[in-house]
Amino acid sequence: MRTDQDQPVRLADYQPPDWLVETVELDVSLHPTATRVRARLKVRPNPSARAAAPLTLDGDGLTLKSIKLDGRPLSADSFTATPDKLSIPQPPQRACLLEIETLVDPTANTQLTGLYRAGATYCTQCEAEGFRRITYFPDRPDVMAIYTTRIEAEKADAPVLLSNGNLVASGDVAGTTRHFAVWHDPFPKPSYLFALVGGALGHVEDAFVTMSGRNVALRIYVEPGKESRAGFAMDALKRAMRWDEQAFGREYDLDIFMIVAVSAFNMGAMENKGLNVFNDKYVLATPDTATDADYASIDAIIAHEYFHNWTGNRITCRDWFQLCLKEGLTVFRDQEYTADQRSRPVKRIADVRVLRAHQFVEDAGPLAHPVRPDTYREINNFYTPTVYEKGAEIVRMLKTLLGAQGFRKGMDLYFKRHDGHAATIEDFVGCFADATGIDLTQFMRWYRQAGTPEVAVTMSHDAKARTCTLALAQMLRPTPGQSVKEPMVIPLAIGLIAPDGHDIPLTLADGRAVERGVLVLSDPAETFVFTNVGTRPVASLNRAFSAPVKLTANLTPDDLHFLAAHDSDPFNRWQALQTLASTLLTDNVKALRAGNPMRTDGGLVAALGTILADPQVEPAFAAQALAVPSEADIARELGRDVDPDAIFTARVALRAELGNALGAALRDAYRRLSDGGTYSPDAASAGRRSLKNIALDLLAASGSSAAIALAARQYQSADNMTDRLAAVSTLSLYPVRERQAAIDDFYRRYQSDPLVIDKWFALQAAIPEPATLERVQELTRHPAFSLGNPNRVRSLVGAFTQMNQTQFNRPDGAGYAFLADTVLALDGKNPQVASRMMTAFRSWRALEAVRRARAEAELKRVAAAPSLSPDVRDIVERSLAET
Ligand code: 0A1
Ligand code: ZN
Repeated sequence: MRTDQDQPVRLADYQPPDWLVETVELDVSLHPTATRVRARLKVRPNPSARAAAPLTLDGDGLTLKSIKLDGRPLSADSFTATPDKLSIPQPPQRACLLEIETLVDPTANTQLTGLYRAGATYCTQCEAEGFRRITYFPDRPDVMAIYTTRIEAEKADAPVLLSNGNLVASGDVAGTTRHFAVWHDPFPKPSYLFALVGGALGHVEDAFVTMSGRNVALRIYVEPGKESRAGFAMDALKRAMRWDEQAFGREYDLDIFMIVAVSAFNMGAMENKGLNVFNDKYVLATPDTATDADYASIDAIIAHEYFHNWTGNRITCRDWFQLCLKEGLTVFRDQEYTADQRSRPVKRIADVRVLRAHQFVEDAGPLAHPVRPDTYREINNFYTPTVYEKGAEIVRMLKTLLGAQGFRKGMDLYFKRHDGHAATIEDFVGCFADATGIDLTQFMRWYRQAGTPEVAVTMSHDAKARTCTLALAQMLRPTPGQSVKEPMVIPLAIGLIAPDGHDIPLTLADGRAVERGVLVLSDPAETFVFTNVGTRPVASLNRAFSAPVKLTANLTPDDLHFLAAHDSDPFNRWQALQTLASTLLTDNVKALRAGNPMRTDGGLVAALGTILADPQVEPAFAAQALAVPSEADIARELGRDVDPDAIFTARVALRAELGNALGAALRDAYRRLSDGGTYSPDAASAGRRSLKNIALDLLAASGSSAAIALAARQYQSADNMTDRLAAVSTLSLYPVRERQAAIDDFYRRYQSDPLVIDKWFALQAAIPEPATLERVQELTRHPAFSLGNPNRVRSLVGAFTQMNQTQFNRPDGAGYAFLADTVLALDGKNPQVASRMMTAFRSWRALEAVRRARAEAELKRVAAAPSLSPDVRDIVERSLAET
């Protein structure tokens, strides 16, 4: 473990590396507990750095076996080596060859970074700073080198040996039971993109012909016997490769592209050059084991990692502060890919739901940070919704501001100018400014300033003057370390809708048209006057969620109903309904807190009924409309004095009302959509299933015993996991006999299938009842539970703390204590997953006083623990810091 964690790293302190590495030759001899790593590094002083600098290499828990410089062993007094650092104070100031031998124990590696074992498979995870757990190295992304990797292992244990690049040699090691493979990657890359895999793996194979006619072999490696589950992932890969050629002109560059699915992985997947390593959850799928949502995630993540080949690998980050350079841009690219593959409006709605649920919440609490942070203690804690999702929103805004053509020009310039280099955000934005001539200086604030901007809009209409005026004002609240904020550049896509439902041409007072319907707000307050507007229109604001802001406007309930029915922008039709529902729910929570009766909203119910009955509306959209704001959404809207029990009660009441009032239409939709055809994961079929299952869920919410019987029947007769899991999830919400029967049956059916058993754990952890905490605690002792498997931890502990608002936030604090205990137990094994679990406390200050005090006490208990990883310490200290 590193020891310099008390010293934060600062962007302002960036210095180019003193030494560069030209080539790396690795020779890795795999062994369960004593893997020998020989590294031959051709190093040379960096001409653009300090003169006569020492040669310092990073390490993390390493044991040095031998070291040579230019072929000669180094004398003991000419270097120092600790587990965390190798230093040669006075190296020759010229190119030289450094040979280092280290020994690592992959079986003892429970952190799952560096070289570790997932089951029996050897694999690596080097982002962000894992390579230094394999060998001493200047482990920073601006040191780009060419790698050749020889791997050796027992043939019987690891018949498959893989690394980055192309295979150049393989064979038996004469006179032994071992064999070897040599891989060469001709593209210079940072150490975090290095990967190596060894094991007994099966694979599926396909091929792709690139736009210039090159043939690329495609392979997906899985546990033997699971090959038939990799077909959808392979199909996704080919679609992603084609899309990147068509949408961005980007072609794949090696002769082979490999994906390896492993059962133990800290994150979703990793974009190692030519050798992506995946959490098997995002590769393996059959209709009987994966839901529609799983298929959609596989599609998106396969694409995301593939797209990194250009945005991340060929052009990488100069330093870890620039993480959003690769992540925000690549998320934007995978969102666009999915939008083109599926329904664009439904995808946008889903993405905005995620953004608000995670990023807005992060931005409103103690863990808020800029998309490009300027300081960090532990980089692993910055793989956040802000860096990823808000980072993607910034790229989307660039496209909105510059138009599709200007955006493409900027991207083309970026690829041309920075290919093969480690770049910065300034480099990236500079390409758009240079390609279009547009000044983006103020726009850069999106990278620097944390927090979600709030935009207030007041519309007025002057019938006599035939003008319509939009007065806009923006505000950005203080966030940790940033008390004073400057105005942002906010691109607001808008429309003015006439009473007949048509968009009015947007003509400004000076006769100019509003380009692409986008108003650009860059001052604290601005007023836009539109001419030739005879009757009062309804304003449709922030269409397609063009800017990641919180918007308020003087829209009446009637206006919102009008938008829900008539807006040509489907996102805002959905938003209007969400705004109505959210207003109702927050009002009712406040009423409950004050001991007053709740109100109902007949207009909202009627609007939802209209959507449900309209055959023109795509089912996936209707499902999004009927999915009322989540408990976490309501908590976020309230912002303070959050009482999860009141939120739960208000939400249950609305769902019951919808189930009752729309009963006939819901039953009708359920029947209509139960088409019984063979399962296909395509977006249209998935949309029909999601509407059918939400209909079932709302019918059950109305208290109908017929709906419970229907759910039990659907559970039994389902021919796919989407319908089966939806049925048991609906049953799980009610204390009915059918519930436990289905939960027990689910275990029996799927006990040999770890990814499905993850769902079984999550399902039970999410039951909103007082008995759940005890059930979760019991499940931690279930033979299938293990703190060693991140998917298991996320499915039980993650589901409980993130999906079960009432029980995690029990007023007696027992939910918080459980999380604290779990984090303390996990931290010694896997600090990355432990610190991620800890972020469930990120909104603790917004809770009502009793819960807030309990959460604070548990946070302080963790903070006081004798030995904490830098990862958990960082999260706990920032969570507790006074703002
Ligand atoms: N770069 C990967 C995410 C990732 C980040 C860190 C990891 O280990 C600490 C692993 C994966 C992506 O964006 O998909
Ligand atoms: Zn990524």
